[in-house]
Amino acid sequence: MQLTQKPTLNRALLVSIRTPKITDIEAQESLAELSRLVTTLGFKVVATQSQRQASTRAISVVGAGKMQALAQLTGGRGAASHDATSGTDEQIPRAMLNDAPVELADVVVFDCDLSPSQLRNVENALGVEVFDRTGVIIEIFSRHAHTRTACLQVEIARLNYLSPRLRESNSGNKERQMGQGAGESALELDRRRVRDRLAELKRELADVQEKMKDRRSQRSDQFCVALVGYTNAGKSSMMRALTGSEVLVENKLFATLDTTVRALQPETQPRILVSDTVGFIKKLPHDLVASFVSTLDEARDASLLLYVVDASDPGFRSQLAVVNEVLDEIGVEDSSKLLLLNKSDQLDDTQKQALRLEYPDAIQLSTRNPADIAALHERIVAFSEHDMLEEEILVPYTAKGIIGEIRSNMRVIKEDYEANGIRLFVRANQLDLERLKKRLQA
Ligand SMILES: Nc1nc2c(ncn2[C@@H]2O[C@H](COP(=O)(O)OP(=O)(O)OP(=O)(O)O)[C@@H](O)[C@H]2O)c(=O)[nH]1
Ligand SMILES: [Mg+2]
Repeated sequence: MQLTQKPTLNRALLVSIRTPKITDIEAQESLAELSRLVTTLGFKVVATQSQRQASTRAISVVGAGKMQALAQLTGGRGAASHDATSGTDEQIPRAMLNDAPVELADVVVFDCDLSPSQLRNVENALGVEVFDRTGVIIEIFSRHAHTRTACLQVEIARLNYLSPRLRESNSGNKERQMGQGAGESALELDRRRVRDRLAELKRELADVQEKMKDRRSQRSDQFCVALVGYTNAGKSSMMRALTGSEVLVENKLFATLDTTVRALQPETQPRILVSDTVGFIKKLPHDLVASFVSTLDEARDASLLLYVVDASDPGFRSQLAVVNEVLDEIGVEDSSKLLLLNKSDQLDDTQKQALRLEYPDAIQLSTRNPADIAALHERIVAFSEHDMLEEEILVPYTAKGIIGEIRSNMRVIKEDYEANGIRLFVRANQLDLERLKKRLQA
């Protein structure tokens, strides 16, 4: 499997292994999601196969009979089609192959993770390219990463994924052998290169992250709201609606890989910042979680987390559970949360009523409904002012320069021009008020 190569192949056969650990419904949902992931890569799903197995660890993943079936669907280019087999379990019905306009698949995608040797065994048996779920996700991340940080994080995850697979590789072409040191095998050279590159990438990432941290600490006094949630839930659409920014919205999985921060619009006093974050997915590869923890620092530092859920997706409850799990893992459980049941335009009245009972504290809304967005704006502002104090401050005319600063950090409710200065009634957080008073005393 070559992840870097842009596939010219695009007819995919999906394979689901049903183990006793998961229910049939979970397997079905997972397969539907894999189909969307594969479509995001530009593949066309031409067939789907499943097999019950005790685990996903069998040396060739599927049984001999099923492998024959997969070989039929992929044109029989590998060793499996030449095997005389007695296995007959779940053969493809003849009608499907002869009568129906079945397109042969030229790539096979498993809805589970495969070990390097499993991957090689299946590729040999079928003679076509084979992906596992992690490989697909990493490929999508590689294609969607744009900023320096995202590219570095994805490249680290990709090399971590590929390096154990290098161990299995037994080829060493001439070009590679020419560059190697004395006594070093092609495989050792590959491993050394990967190690060196990883170290270099990690150093570079640490530098970029340090700069991002500085930027975040400059914003630390401001009220920050982070949009978090499952991929395709509508976070970026919400970001656009709340901030009027042009962030990317796409009906694709993992359209957003970078955190963007913008001011809430119409702008408030003080300003409220909103950030869009990378989406989550079930069975997210651990390396990728680790890589994206820093991208989610915005979420960790946020004063309020908006959990965006696609309420029109029947599987949204388990998606929400995954979001909670990952956020707990990275330690954001202490922030205040507000659940947004998005895409309510896709729900009928009965469904809306049932959701109101199930999630009494959640907000049902659609990013496409301006009235919903205005109401959410109000809720965010009210929340940001919740812990604020109201104070009366006299700013002498000699310190008039401070007024601009007050306006950007505090909400001015009333101002009176008096003989000895401007009397302001403000709402602000305690820290800002104390700072201001000190400055006025100085
Ligand atoms: N019907 C409907 N569709 C919506 C709504 N909000 C967003 N969408 C659609 O949902 C899809 C995904 O939207 P995004 O905003 O890109 O989702 P995201 O959560 O940022 O996704 P990732 O960046 O991939 O994690 C797009 O096709 C949007 O047009 C809504 O309220 N109603
Ligand atoms: Mg997005």
